[in-house]
Amino acid sequence: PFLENVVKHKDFLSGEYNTSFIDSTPELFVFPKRKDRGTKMLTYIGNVTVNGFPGIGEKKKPVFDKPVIPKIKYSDEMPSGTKQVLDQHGATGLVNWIKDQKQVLLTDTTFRDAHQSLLATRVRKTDIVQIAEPTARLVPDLFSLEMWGGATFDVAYRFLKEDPWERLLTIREKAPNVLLQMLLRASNAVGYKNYPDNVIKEFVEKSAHAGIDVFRIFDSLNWVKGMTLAIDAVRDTGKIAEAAICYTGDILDPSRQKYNLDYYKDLAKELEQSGAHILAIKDMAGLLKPQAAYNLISTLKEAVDIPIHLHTHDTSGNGIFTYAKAIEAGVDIVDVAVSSMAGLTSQPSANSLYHALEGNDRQPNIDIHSYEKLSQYWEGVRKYYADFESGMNAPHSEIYMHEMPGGQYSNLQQQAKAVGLGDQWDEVKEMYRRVNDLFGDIVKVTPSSKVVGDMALFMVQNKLNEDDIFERGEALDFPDSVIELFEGYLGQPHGGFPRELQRIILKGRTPFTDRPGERLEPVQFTAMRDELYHSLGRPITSFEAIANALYPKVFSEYIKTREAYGDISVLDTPTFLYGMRLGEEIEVEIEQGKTLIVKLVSIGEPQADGTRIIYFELNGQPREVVIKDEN
Ligand code: 3PY
Ligand code: ZN
Repeated sequence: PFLENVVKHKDFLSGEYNTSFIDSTPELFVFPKRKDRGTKMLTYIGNVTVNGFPGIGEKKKPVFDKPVIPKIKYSDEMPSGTKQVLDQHGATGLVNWIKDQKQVLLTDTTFRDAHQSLLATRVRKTDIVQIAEPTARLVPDLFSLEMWGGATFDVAYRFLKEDPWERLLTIREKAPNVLLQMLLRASNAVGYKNYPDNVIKEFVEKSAHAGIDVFRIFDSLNWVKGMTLAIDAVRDTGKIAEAAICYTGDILDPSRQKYNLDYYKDLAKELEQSGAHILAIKDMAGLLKPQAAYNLISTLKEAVDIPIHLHTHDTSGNGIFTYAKAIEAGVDIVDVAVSSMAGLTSQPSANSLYHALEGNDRQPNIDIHSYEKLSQYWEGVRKYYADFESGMNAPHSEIYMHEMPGGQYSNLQQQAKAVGLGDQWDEVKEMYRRVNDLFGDIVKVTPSSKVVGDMALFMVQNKLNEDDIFERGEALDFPDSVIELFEGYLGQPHGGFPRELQRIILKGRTPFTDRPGERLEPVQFTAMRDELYHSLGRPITSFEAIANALYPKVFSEYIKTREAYGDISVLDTPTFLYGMRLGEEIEVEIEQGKTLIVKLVSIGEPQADGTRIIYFELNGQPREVVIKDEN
């Protein structure tokens, strides 16, 4: 509802607004009546009840206990935090503040990477927003909340049918004291390919405007040339540019020296010189072993003067040990998640790390009892999304074999199921490693990891091995993502591409080695907005324009869904995913202070044309909707 009302405001259209916008223009928040809003919502509920939710299918709605939101006093003054340090002292002031801390600082990833890695990124805005203010009040000493970017942007539109910008704006409102952090895939923004330079700049500027403070910027091949534009764009906004090196391979293994300590040291220096405020080590698959962490962090602390922020995934079960060694070596900040959303493919548990550091003078300054309460809430929420769990329920040290990023594990598994390879998952993982070797041992993180995943699925599906690729490659129709990678559209890997394979995949086309952004035509935002204005019959916000520039197809599907069903982000998650039980009654707060009471009365028999009539009561009045039974 927020976006639908404010779209006509010129400041909003140009993106030129700040957080005082809401206070200074209250008239924009008086919502016009839409007489068919209820029917649209009932159509969604009817549909999901009969046809099921993608990835879950038709399934009886389980009975859930409502997740417990910790009791807090909302009337108390909001405790101040790192956001105030940045606002008052600027980026350099914040960097100095970090260096002055003795304790290890924490970034909480529960709102982003934790659920991207455990639940295929499916956690919805409503479940995050409800706990955002309690989090900000209960653990104000966090360095940051990682709550946006990565896959959350795309998944919000594609599967959750909600607006990621609204999510950001709302969390910003609820958590005004802690730095908000996002994951930015450098020239790939929050997508899976390089975008024109002006799209990256526009995306960074609008994200900063909407509330992001810390941008973790990485390139999926660790190609610094692909990162500098994003680093500069972030610096121009006055926010924090945290440049990341993706950790791959194993610095402890003498037989794998492509990515050795010198490789990381040189990269770190290059990123510092490129203007990074903070250096991140992004161990996206959880490959950094404890002693390797000690060696790496000690070396980098010597090599650079900026703070170091370590990110890992706990897939192997060694995460806390890795952090303990990194903390011993002087790491400044580490990434954790609340315990009920931690471990396995997610980040190590904040709660466990706190206890592990008992008696250590770098133990983080957090209120552990508060963290336990937050964890209880998330334990309840996580149950809603059980159908998106990866099925991994114990540490997997096989991660050191396949090297698949935590954020990819549950997503690739869904992808494998979708193409009928659900029961060949072990084979897909093995092939993933073999494709990495075939590609010359590359960094695997979105989107390069997606290319490796696409190729692995392609090979398993078509029963191909490495010899087949070399012998019959000319006749094979490789996935588009593979062709684009080898053509140069994701940048250049360390050491270049394997020549012979590149020739086979490109079938005679010449690859390029310059920056893809330089070859891509800038997006004409004004013309695009005019065009959308005409096709949609309403003004387009600058936020929507960016989404359309990033993924036009996903965005237009989202718009269609939104037209058909209205704003379904207001539904509670069980109803959103499973629909309703016969006779069940739910409440839906469609806007502040306005609640609809919905009861599912009965579901009619299928008619000759394949439709069913679904009988509801809406605020006590009978209502029917007709939906198509897809079964
Ligand atoms: C992403 O790019 O979404 C990641 O989480 C990579 O690790
Ligand atoms: Zn991660």
